[in-house]
Amino acid sequence: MTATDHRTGTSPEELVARLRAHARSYHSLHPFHLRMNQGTLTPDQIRGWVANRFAYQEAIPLKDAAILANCPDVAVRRRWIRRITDHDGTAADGPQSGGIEAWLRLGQACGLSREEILDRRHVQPGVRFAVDAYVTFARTRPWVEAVASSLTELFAPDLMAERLAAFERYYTWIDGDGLQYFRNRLVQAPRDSEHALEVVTAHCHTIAEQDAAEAALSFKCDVLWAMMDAIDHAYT
Ligand code: AHQ
Repeated sequence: MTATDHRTGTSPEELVARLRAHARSYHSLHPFHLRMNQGTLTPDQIRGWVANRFAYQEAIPLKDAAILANCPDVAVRRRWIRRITDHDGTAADGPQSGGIEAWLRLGQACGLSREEILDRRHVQPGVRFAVDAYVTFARTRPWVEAVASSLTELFAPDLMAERLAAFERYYTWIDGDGLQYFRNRLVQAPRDSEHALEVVTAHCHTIAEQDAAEAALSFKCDVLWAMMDAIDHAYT
């Protein structure tokens, strides 16, 4: 494929199948997540994962704001903006609202203080670099490619359900209220990935466009995998 291969690509259905095939590279298959879902992680390993994943969670609104800034389509922006309030909450809903606050409550339920999560003292270099790469990707790549990179969420609901079951079964030292973040994602992720898939299939028709969308999703799988490698290295 040349960078400007304008020949018509595959059908939308075939493109979706190509994108869904990246499930085999999703971080649900990372050894650290496999051990998490088997119930064998120690409290320190769980706390390390929660504290490091916070760096990713607090970057999501910046990533989505970058996509909004580059997106000329009002109809897309009207729906995409919800991702920001899902994470930041709203002034109307109060200071405890939003996914970032819910993640902080997960951390407190695991025995971390808000302060040690917010000051990022536990965040590993590899996690910080992967998160920065994701935000930079959204800021600098064509907005449809940045939308495509969010399609790892196609694979998230199964992982959220498996993770919730594992936490409720094996990590009973964590108060169940702290797991609300994952319950919320069970609803938000399918809604988000459905929209992202609509955008990508509506905008990616040439071979070059479809290859770029697939490359964006592959990049994002590497972002998530690199984060897990850094966490696994630090806490195992
Ligand atoms: O909690 C997650 C989240 O808010 C998002 C936003 C989305 C994106 O825009 O890239 N991806 C994502 C993900 C979240 N949780 C991850 C997990 O394993 O808990 C999964 C991750 C994703 O699949 O990209």
